[in-house]
Amino acid sequence: MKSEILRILRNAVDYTSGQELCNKLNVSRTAIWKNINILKEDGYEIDSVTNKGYMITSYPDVVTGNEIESRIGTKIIGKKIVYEETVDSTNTLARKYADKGADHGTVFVAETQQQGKGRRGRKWESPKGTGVWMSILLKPEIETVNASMLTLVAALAGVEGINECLGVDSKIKWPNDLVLDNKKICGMLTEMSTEIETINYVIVGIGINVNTEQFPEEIDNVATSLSIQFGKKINRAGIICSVLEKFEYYYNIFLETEDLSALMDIYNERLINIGKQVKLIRKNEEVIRVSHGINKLGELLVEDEENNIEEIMSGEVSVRGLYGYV
Ligand code: BTX
Repeated sequence: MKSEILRILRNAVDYTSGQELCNKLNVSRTAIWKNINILKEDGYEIDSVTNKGYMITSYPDVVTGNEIESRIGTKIIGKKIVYEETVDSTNTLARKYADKGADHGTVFVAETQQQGKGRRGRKWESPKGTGVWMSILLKPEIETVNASMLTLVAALAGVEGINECLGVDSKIKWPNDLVLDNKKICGMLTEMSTEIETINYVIVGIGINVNTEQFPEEIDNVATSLSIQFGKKINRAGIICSVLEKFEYYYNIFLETEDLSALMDIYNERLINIGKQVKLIRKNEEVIRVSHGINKLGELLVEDEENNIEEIMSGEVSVRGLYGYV
């Protein structure tokens, strides 16, 4: 009920009377009053005036289910939020819920991850209250081989969601890092549970550095946050909603063809290093190629000196700029 009260008060231009809330939610005045008090404890500043009602005057920077559910504009993705203050990893939490039958579209959010996961066993720094650490649970009815493209759908949603929300120009570093000012603001980790030919579920984990002020020394030269770039604190729930809304939109487009044919142009427009030389790092070799962006399967097309084009699958190689991470 708290998210419904929040939604009504958030969208109201004036005070909303207690009676109106009772009527809309079909509950007693006492129930409204109790929930208003809990919201105040959560950090919402709510002005209450006799004969006029309630009005929110200030919102805290929280990423709770109430906050997100009360403002999200999606149909399915993120309509149900599982929020925990501290987790080892939101991907792991999502997996636990998925194994117990949680619904498609449920999103798992935490204030901090004690063992945030990067790709290939790497670690993802997830300090408390500073970032978006979330995982989307999906149960797509698609061919197993096509599921890896979801990670590129998420990258597109991330870049579009962040850029639209803040008016910045962040870019994608193939396949799914997001960068701003040549440093990483966001990483994604997609994990799957499959059975022979079918997908049980896919978990898309998204980590966005929103208000991080300082990074550990070892990643300081490659990592940045939106607030460092933007010069002010940013509301995390706004970023979450914007990214999830974009995700739902692009996900539905992806499902129509089960490939990226309708999304690759916009993805390539956001791709950093397109048309430029990049360094490909395979197991024992480093080669320089020109990047031409992705094809409809999400593979990166690269050209060598003899004008041969090669398609690279994600996971096969790492791509770097000539002089560093980007
Ligand atoms: P990745 O393997 O591409 O990146 C991990 C590498 O990035 C680390 O080895 C380190 O060098 C650097 N790094 C670590 N933390 C950060 C950070 N906060 N910002 C920038 N660079 C960093 C990317 O893996 C995938 C990350 C996914 C994170 C999300 S958060 C929600 C979900 N739950 C979970 O455990 N992981 C995902």
